[in-house]
Amino acid sequence: MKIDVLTLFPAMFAGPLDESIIHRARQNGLLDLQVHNLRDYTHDRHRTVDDRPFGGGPGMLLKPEPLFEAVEHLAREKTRVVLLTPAGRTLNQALARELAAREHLLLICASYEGVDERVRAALVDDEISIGDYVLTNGNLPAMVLIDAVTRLLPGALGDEASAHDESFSQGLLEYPQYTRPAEFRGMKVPDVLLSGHHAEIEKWRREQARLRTAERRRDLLKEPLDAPEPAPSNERH
Ligand code: 21W
Repeated sequence: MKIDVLTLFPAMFAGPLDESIIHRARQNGLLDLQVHNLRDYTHDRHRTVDDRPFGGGPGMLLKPEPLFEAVEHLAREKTRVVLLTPAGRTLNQALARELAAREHLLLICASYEGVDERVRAALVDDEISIGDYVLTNGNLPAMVLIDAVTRLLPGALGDEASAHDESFSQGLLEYPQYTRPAEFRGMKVPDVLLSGHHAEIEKWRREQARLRTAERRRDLLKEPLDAPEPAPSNERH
């Protein structure tokens, strides 16, 4: 898959996308990621990318000319042009899967108060937010999206991790996990995990994942549990 990023802060992308799974995906040729400085698509002496909103108001907007020029330069027939914006639909796993199936994404990182509306109207296919909290710009959201999408590319994860992720934990929170030692400061690992009974272990993990999901994230359970809402955690102890 190819991902192009348009940003005013290309240096932000160097660290996070050059480690771990994304680094390996790039090395293996699964991901061709290129980060472009929006200022490279200006022509004036000051490389101006922003201007004040018509009608007044605080802050600055990304002006249309550099964005139009950049998108027209980078987009092809099959490109999905995505604007990262607080007003977009919230990223979730289903949307990450949908994006991972595309052959080319062009991510536009909004800066300042946002972009001129004509960019949205004429250039953008999809507007995406990563959640209901206020960030300074769309750069971290773009990296989050790239991370969520890249690990879904066939071959990006070791077989163990991917197979496990898909078939087992399907939409539930993770079950409790333990490693050695079997007893630490008086806290014991549940006997079933030391038993070697694989069917029993699977059953326990499934139950624990379901209990934990019911307690913390009711909204994720497909068949609602026939039990009252859990008390807030400060009332449980
Ligand atoms: C935050 C820009 C708030 C603008 C009309 C006039 C991209 C983001 C961002 C930012 C405002 C994402 C307004 C989760 C985020 C992002 C910068 C407010 C108000 N409306 N996902 N003025 N959170 N944030 N504009 O902040 O660009 S994806």
